Amino acid sequence: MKRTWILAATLACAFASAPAVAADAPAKAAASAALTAGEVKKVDKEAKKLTIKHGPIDNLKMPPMTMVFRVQDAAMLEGLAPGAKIRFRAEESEGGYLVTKLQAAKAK
Ligand SMILES: [Cu+2]
Repeated sequence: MKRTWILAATLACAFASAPAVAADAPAKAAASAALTAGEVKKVDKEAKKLTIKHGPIDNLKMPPMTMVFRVQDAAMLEGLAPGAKIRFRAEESEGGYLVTKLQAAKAK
């Protein structure tokens, strides 16, 4: 299990440095407006992983659950701590689910 995640993180790094992926992004961006509410459970900056207790994710057809996501950039984890309420966008990618957008949830 752990080995799988390390591989996924490695793949993510390889993709992040490939310009071709960036060129592909605008086409997907059009359908990616919706954000999902979640609560941060665990932050792992070194591995660029984030455990989120999330609500339903429409674009992934995923019911509410707690699970691990990868993030595109470790900078997205800056200032995040367990218990933080967030809104985020996740996409299915090779090697797992990737958080592509993340913001603090506004207090009601
Ligand atoms: Cu999930």
